[in-house]
Amino acid sequence: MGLDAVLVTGGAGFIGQHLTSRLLANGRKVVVVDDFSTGQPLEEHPLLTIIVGDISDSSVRQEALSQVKSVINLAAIASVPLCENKPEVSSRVNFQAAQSLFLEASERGISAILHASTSALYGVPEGLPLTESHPVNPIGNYGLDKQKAEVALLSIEQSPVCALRLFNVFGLGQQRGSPYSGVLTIFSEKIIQNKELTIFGDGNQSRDFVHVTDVVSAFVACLEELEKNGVESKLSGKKFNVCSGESMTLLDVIESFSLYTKNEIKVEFEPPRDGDILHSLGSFDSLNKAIGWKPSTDFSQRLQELLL
Ligand code: UD2
Repeated sequence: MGLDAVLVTGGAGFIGQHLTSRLLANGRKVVVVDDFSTGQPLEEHPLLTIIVGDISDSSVRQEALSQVKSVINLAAIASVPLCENKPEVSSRVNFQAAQSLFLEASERGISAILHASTSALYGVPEGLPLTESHPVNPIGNYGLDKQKAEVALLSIEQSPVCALRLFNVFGLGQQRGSPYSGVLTIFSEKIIQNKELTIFGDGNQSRDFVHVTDVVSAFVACLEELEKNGVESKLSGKKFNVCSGESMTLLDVIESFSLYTKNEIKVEFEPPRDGDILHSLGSFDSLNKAIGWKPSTDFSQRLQELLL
């Protein structure tokens, strides 16, 4: 593995698989670290090295970092309920391991360190759309640990670093049959199986759904920019929203799905989930101004794809 390789932690996860495939298709060498606790097996590729392990393990981090030029940290306990039930696991993976990885990467003079942060940092919005200057006020362990990881990353001055705050990411490849998957994956799977959808609340809650291919494009563009311009890059030391800039209610989503299925969509209503926020909508102006990134995908076409 030459030193132009990229480390993708969590490379077997939903976003990680898409990102790894894109990097390989671009001719980049990739080192994936994943404990495969939720990730799927990866196809072999001549440019791909897989290290099976947990990023909390310092020997795993050292083995991976010694082989790469740059780092993208996607490894996380992505499930909000799991982080609530197991705060020590959330803290160990989502904060401590991430912080150690960033510091060790920086000590090694790694060329770019990127990190998957989250819109969960904003908590209950004070106004929409959310920009990066909106106060940070996370609810629950997941958001708090993700906030600490982002602070740890952005306080590193001697290396090119950047955090991408992902909104509600969707697309093919998210784990099916898992209660921890995003609402679009859960709904599409139930529609295919002709099962009743459960709406927590009245269905008027809205989200900013961003397609995984757009998220991948954002990571790749930011990686290339940081590798090219280093700490002088306009991205370095900053955080950016990665979102669609549009919001849909769950009822809108169900109406769109109904255009693409012959199955009758049955719905039951249950009380809202604890800690659920009502509305979320991001602005991607900052990343657009910095490097010209914008989401490119047609939402209804992407919804249709989930039903195939
Ligand atoms: C997303 C992220 C979470 C965190 C959070 C930040 C996912 C899977 N989760 O949580 O990691 O970053 O944003 O705010 O992307 N719902 C139903 N029925 C279902 C499933 C969900 O009504 O069967 C509702 C749910 O109560 C919520 C909305 O759909 O109001 C979206 O739920 P979600 O789990 O897809 O995502 P969210 O925004 O809670």
